[in-house]
Amino acid sequence: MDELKNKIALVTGIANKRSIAFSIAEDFARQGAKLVLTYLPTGRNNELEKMQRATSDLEPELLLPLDVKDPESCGRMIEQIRSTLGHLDILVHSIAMAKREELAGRFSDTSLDGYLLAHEVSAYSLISLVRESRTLMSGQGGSVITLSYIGSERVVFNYNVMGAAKASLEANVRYLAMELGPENIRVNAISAGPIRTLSASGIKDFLDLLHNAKSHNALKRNITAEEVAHVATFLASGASSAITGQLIHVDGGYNIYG
Ligand code: 0WD
Repeated sequence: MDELKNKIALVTGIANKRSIAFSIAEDFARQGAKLVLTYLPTGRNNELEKMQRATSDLEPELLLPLDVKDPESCGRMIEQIRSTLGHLDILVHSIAMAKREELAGRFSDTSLDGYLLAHEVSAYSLISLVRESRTLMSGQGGSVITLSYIGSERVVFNYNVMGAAKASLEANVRYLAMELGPENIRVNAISAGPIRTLSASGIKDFLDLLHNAKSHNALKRNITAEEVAHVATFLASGASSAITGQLIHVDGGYNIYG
């Protein structure tokens, strides 16, 4: 129960309780980690209060706004962590975004601004978050974990521009792992099977994707956010101290098929 005792974990990408990041934060808290959580400031009514309500059981040390499209927002968040908690052990990047209309139809119709937006938010943001937080990790080492999907490796209908962004994200993991290894900062990605969340609902025919995953994976069932969270806890803990630069599939064996 104390795999992450006294570790400080920054978990990004909680939109609501169904978010994969929420399950990861829950598991980290169960294992004794102190949490810093972020939410996307959209300017809609009472969003801070809503997020406070959604995350209150997790008892975060800090709940901070973060928009990865705004470099100042990223810098402000890191400064608040530095001044309040002093350092960071774990960074979870669970952020992705694409225009809804580009998660359907023909890939060749992807617009340049849609392509850039998907890559900026879903792939480049890992680089900028790592750059900002590495000084908070240096000294005692750290673990960076991001979330990917098999649409980076294979064609998944309607995943389109997000497939290209996830391929970029996975390459980022390898380059960052090689650069940060000497500082004992490990960087890994989890390639999760499909899970019903807010982001997933933006992908056309997502229910077919869920059904297909279940019928073609080895376990013959869909995976849960909790199962992804357990692997994130492993990657955040000392039990995975020699693992870096990897893409770990948590998909019931879907990736071995066909
Ligand atoms: O089937 C799935 N749900 C899978 C998700 C399978 C495999 C991988 N993933 C990945 C996603 O691609 C993503 O990288 O897991 C990660 C988390 O996704 P999720 O938990 O499925 O989705 P969601 O609950 O929507 O969280 C993603 C969050 C955003 O939520 P909304 O729905 O508000 O866009 O990413 C955050 C935001 O909280 N986000 C941002 N955070 C900071 N700055 C930004 C931004 N500009 N844009 C989105």
